[in-house]
Amino acid sequence: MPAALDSATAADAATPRDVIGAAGLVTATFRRHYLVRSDDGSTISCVLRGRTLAIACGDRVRWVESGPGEGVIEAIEPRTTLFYRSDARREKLIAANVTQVLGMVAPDPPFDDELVHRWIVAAESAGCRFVLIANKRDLPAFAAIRPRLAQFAALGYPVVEISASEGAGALAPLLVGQHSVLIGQSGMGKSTLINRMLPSAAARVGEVSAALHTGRHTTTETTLYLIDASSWIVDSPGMKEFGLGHLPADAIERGFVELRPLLGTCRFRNCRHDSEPGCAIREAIARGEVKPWRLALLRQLLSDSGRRAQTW
Ligand SMILES: Nc1nc2c(ncn2[C@@H]2O[C@H](COP(=O)(O)OP(=O)(O)OP(=O)(O)O)[C@@H](O)[C@H]2O)c(=O)[nH]1
Ligand SMILES: [Mg+2]
Ligand SMILES: [Zn+2]
Repeated sequence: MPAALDSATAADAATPRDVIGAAGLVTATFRRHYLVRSDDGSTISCVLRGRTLAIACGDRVRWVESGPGEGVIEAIEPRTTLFYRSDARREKLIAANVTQVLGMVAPDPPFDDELVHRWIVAAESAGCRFVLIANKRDLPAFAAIRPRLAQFAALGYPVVEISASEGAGALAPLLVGQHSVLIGQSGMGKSTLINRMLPSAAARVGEVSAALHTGRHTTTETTLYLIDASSWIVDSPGMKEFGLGHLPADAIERGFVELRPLLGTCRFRNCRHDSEPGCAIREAIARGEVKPWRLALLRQLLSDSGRRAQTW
């Protein structure tokens, strides 16, 4: 038997014996403390073995018991997706194994369109579906944001109007069978939605605070809520900024869905889509097929991410 094949076989055979502890789902993270919902249904307060692993809500982990209701996380199982953002200093994990990103906006407090575009780029690059939730439909000011919502619908993203204080409404069917993460600026109504949708969530707030010894409300921490056996939703703290510094320029470009067929077709491989001859994006704009503001936004996101200088 060839050596390479031999060692592959040995590695495969070793895998089951190497698996340590019980399997569980990370439902809350706070500094170096984690809540893990074990597959047997119990909730364990865990710490991490070593300091090298970065763990997010939605991660499937292996843990071993260290005391009554307490455990140590030994390993993270492979992720299907990882949704994160960057700030000036580092990358921040938001949630793992997410299938869809739910961005929430509302007429009050005012929302920032560019922020929504950043969420879309991050969701696209993580391989997650993006849905825009327009909350506080009950407010008279809601009508004024409809034209702004329409620009996201025109790109092909579902826009769901709700009144979270009355429940999930039209959003409910979109959550079935999905692993969702709810993001948005502070005060948009993310936690209100969770609390109305899942009556047990309010009780859960107390449980999280007690278990993590924080005494704080969960809106300062990212928390996962089970909806049913195959669906969960993660509530995250309000975020004013959403850095894309973790993404290379081509990933940011691919986050612009209508530009995808044009990417790589400019005459110059390193085209800045500025004044170069044979720019496919500018030609598409001239034909009226791409809106000029989309190119302006792309250039803005690329330059903000500091990738332009490195890549171009
Ligand atoms: N009129 C109206 N108010 C709402 C609705 N949903 C939420 N609110 C109000 O909006 C405010 C903020 O709601 P939260 O659910 O705390 O907002 P959040 O997005 O979780 O905020 P952070 O946790 O800070 O990120 C609260 O006063 C809610 O009562 C709604 O559908 N209609
Ligand atoms: Mg909240
Ligand atoms: Zn170009």
